[in-house]
Amino acid sequence: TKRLEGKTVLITGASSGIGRSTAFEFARTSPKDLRLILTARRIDSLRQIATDIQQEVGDGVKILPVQLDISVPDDVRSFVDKLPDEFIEIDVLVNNAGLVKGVAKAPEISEEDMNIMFATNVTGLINMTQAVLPIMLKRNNGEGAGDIINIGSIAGREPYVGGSIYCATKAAVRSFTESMRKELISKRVRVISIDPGQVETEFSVVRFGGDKSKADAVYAGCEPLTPDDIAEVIVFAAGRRENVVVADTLLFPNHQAAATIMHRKS
Ligand code: NDP
Ligand code: 8X3
Repeated sequence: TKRLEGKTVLITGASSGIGRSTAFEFARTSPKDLRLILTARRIDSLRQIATDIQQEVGDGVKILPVQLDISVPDDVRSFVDKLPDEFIEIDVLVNNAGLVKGVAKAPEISEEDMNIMFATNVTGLINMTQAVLPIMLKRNNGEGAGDIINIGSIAGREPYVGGSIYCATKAAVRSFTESMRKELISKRVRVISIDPGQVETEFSVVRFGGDKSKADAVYAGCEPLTPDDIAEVIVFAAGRRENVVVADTLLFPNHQAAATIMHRKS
């Protein structure tokens, strides 16, 4: 779509899963004139993704891969300060970086896991938003313009057993998103919440500390969404005309009706 032409899009957690797919989807949708800033800790993966995107769509898409651990507040702030001029005018921020650790229940939750989840999913997302928003608010003579797309989860709407901390982080994202939409009402910044249900990515592999068989069991007998399914909706939301806000979207695969209600084929 022409509506994305000339835009600068920042995606956090672009080295895998939904973030990676979102980078491809933006590039495929607007291959003529687009700038993509891709961030994550795994810089080698980001560079490979940049090469693969460029190979597919050509050099109408300019890509800047940046190594960034979003859970380190000072690094998030200095990341924006260090952006080259060509990439500084961020139009779309996709706050996607996030993770879950374990399935422990209180009182067995490790403090380390709890801190990593909050520092990444909540504090990291808020710090990044606060670093980027001033750039958006300066545009249009201070009228503002831009999109903040926060990736929440069904887990933020419906807490489940063995997910208390992860669910709490995603509920925090949901509250932050909704407050911000109200706070920014006069600024023409679109605040967009996209909440996936079950999507097969590295998410469950990370949850189980690399144990692929435990991760696979999560999806046994199910047909989860693919990260491309979520990417399509993210890019759809960013590509609407300026007066349309795809404010709040919940996405399930066809076998899922709630966080833990799945129809499994035996
Ligand atoms: P993946 O594990 O495949 O991707 C997660 C991404 O987040 C990676 O690129 C990872 O990059 C990045 N990330 C994790 N920690 C950090 C950090 N400290 N600093 C920077 N980047 C970080 O999972 P998904 O694609 O599934 O997850 C993306 C988002 O979607 C998350 O917010 C997740 O909570 C949410 N979600 C996922 C669902 C699912 O079922 N898969 C459902 C609902 C929501 P790297 O390791 O290189 O730093
Ligand atoms: C990921 C979905 O329900 O597995 O956010 O936590 S869930």
